Amino acid sequence: MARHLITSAIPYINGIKHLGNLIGSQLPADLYARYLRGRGHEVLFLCATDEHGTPAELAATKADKPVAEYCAEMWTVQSDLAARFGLSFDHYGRSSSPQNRALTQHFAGVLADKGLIEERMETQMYSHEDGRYLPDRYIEGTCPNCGFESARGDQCDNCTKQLDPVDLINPYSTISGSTDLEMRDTKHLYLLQSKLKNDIEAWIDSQTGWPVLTTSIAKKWLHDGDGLQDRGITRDLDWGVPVMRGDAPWPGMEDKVFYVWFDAPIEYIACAQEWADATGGQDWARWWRTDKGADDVRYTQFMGKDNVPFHTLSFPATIIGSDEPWKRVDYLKSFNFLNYDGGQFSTSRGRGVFMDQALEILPADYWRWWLLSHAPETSDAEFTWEAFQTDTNKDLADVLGNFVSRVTKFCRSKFSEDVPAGGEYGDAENKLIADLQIRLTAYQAAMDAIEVRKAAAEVRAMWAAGNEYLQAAAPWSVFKVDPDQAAAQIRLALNLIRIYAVLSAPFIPTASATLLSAMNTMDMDWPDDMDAAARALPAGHPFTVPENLFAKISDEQREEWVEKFAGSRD
Ligand code: B3M
Ligand code: ZN
Repeated sequence: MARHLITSAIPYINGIKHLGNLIGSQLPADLYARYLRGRGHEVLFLCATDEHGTPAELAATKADKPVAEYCAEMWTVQSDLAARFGLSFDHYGRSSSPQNRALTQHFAGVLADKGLIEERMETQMYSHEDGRYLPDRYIEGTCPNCGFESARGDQCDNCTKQLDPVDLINPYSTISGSTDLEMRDTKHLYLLQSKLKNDIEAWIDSQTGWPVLTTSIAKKWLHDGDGLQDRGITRDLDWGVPVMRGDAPWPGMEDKVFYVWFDAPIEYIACAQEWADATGGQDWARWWRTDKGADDVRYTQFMGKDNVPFHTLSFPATIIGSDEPWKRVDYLKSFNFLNYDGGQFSTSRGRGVFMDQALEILPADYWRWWLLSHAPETSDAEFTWEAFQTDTNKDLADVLGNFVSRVTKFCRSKFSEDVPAGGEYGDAENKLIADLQIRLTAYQAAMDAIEVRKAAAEVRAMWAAGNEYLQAAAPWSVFKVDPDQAAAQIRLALNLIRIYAVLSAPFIPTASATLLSAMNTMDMDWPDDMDAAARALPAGHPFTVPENLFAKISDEQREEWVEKFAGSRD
């Protein structure tokens, strides 16, 4: 038994997440957490909302609410949706927590003590009408290179030229449209990452077995251009962690907050503290401090590929720079993007299916199964309604659901609602058990390596093996000539239902719970030994026929949903 710390990238607070966000971090992290718990490991699985920054402020303004109130409300919405999707976080925290505030200020103080923070003067666009400094992407104007009229402050989308807001001709605020803008001098704190480059690189080089997607992105940022850049870690905003040096005021920084990407990863640690405080008695330090036992912990992070630089360079810079004994990540699993029906999922344009909408039309397990079995691991993947209908109908209804329904209904009609006695397992049964044992090993190897699609394929293959066995054994025919043998066949099949419930639980936890309760058992023991597992429910053990486990998606439903989700949300 080992101890596993698992974190998912923490979703932004502004708005409900779409299915692309879900499969990019939280859902595969949940799969892994559930699998490890199923195998008897001790797991601490953490996630939180990422609450600071300009997008949160603007979303609150749009909703006509004070930002703190808006965040508190959206936290409840997101936390509720996470629960309804079966995301089994041990704690769902908030980056705006007092714990994260204190810890973020602590790190800044320590980094300053180590000589790794420097004050630098910058010029920033200030909007009089908006009463705020504008981040680059909230400034637009005419591109000096190609004349495109809505070039963004950081880049022209037409000619792709990298820009500075000062380059723009006739710049305006995208928030208010105002052109009353002024370049102002403003002082900010910089984390001197360039001084940490060698330490960070040595740490990355010492990692064996990280996915290429992860290391190649890290290497690119370490070496491309001028290499690892010092990074501004403060902003001129109202909403965020106030800039302080530990407990002490930071002269000249009174009206500033830390940059959202500085405090967000620190929330991984603060979230464990929130969990400890919420549970009263749990010890967060044994998960996060290597001087308090966290050396034994294996720490795995999940995220989309766009977040990799922040986790391989920026957050490690904070931790390594502090020179304190914090746990560092052992394995970093990153994902490509899931596209939606020939384009991208888009939160700002409301394109695609969002978590709340998904649950309005189907239970979570349908989504969990499809998304996980199509996880964008080796390349970007695409959601289409046709594929979703075809795959879930086949895997969940035709294969798993059909097996369960045939076996339980046949037993009820020919024997009773007890596991039938009589007969013995013969060659066909033993062959199935041996096949499943081999599949189980492959399933575990895929899960241990966090190869999500492969793990799904192994689960599907185990369901299919049961169906094929049943088809070949044909207990409905055997029953007429040798009821004892038919009883043995059905006894094995009923035991398979429990085995499926246990092995499929990381993917489809709700259906799995339904199966276990139909089999009238709480026995979630992992079927390490298939021979024994195939006999766990003895003759005479009562069961019930479960309600139709998975309804098929009809063509009418599919067409209706295609229509419904064709436009943008709102
Ligand atoms: N909130 C971006 C995202 O949700 C960001 C992740 C923070 S992880 C510390 O993709
Ligand atoms: Zn241009």
